[in-house]
Amino acid sequence: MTELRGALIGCGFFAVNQMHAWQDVAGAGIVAICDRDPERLKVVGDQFGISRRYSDAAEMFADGGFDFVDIATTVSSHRALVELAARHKVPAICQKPFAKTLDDAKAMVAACKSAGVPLMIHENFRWQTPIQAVRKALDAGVIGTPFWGRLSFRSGYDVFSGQPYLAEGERFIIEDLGIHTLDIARFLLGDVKAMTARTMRVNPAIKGEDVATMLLDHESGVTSVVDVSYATKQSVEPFPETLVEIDGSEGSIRLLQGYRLEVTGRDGTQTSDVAPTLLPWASRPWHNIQESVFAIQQHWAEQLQTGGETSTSGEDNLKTFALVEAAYESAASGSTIDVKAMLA
Ligand code: NAD
Ligand code: 89V
Repeated sequence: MTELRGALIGCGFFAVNQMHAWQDVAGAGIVAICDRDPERLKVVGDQFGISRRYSDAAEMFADGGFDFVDIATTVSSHRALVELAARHKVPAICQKPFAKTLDDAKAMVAACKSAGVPLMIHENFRWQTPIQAVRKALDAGVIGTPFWGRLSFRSGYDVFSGQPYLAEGERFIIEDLGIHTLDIARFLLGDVKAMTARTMRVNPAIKGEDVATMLLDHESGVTSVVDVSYATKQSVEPFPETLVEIDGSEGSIRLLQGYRLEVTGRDGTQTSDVAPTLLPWASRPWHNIQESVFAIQQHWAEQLQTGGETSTSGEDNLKTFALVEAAYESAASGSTIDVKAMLA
């Protein structure tokens, strides 16, 4: 396998995880980095021994010499950077949230399609070991046909110290965190046709909503509840675990706090430990997310080498991003939103 050469744009808080993961990925590595903040460029360049450093993405693309770009900036720059990559015919990974609006996200997919380059959204939560274990349990068929689900992320963790911009936006939990939980709902229970949502802001120190409860009508007929909160204080803080409950015609699945999986079928209940691996560069409690960063980036390298479609391609992630837009629309209007119409 030839080694794919990548360039990374955005050397901030989360990019450090991506850089660590690229060092572990077989078949790909980072050869150039870009950040408009000289301090971040130096910190990440020195830490990972990258000498090709740019403050301007356009200059980096003009110089070339890489096979893909990994865009790890915050959302406002995503569309311009993905379109820049498409103009240079460079395959692109783009961090979530996909874009500022669904129209922007559709334009980004169209730009990459007409340039003939793959686009993957760095939607890593479905790559977490416990979530993959739930997917495997569903595929094994032990619980029969699913008819109901709950995907829950309730926490009191201080995300604002690492990511201060999260306190400042008009939108918060659905756009930043719920987007992952909604993607897990699609990954486990299939695409969604309608969305009803209610939101709340409990923490007076932030601008956006920090609690959301969403009711999803899946195309398969399954009903699910996606509930997320950063205002929930509990005896044992579960951050960043997503808890899952799925009921089926023959049994049920429960992904419980502490990474415990219970699968109940006709022959009784099997309990297993589905804790993520603590990678050498990772730290608790982030190790679940950090391991999934490695997994999605390994997946990208393999799909780029073989020409396969990624699990969270731009096309696929439009359907997750539409749920985010639909949730805000539903919370604002009080009505149920036709998600299929948004994607038409
Ligand atoms: P951050 O603000 O710490 O870092 C962003 C960096 O990008 C900054 O250093 C900034 O100077 C740089 N930047 C912005 N626009 C640029 C441009 N046009 N050209 C060059 N550099 C530019 O943000 P963060 O917390 O690292 O978040 C980055 C992205 O990662 C966000 O979209 C966030 O939602 C996402 N994120 C994902 C996960 C996950 O698990 N998937 C976790 C945390 C953050
Ligand atoms: O995944 C994210 O985007 C992060 C966090 C898990 C902290 O919400 O912002």
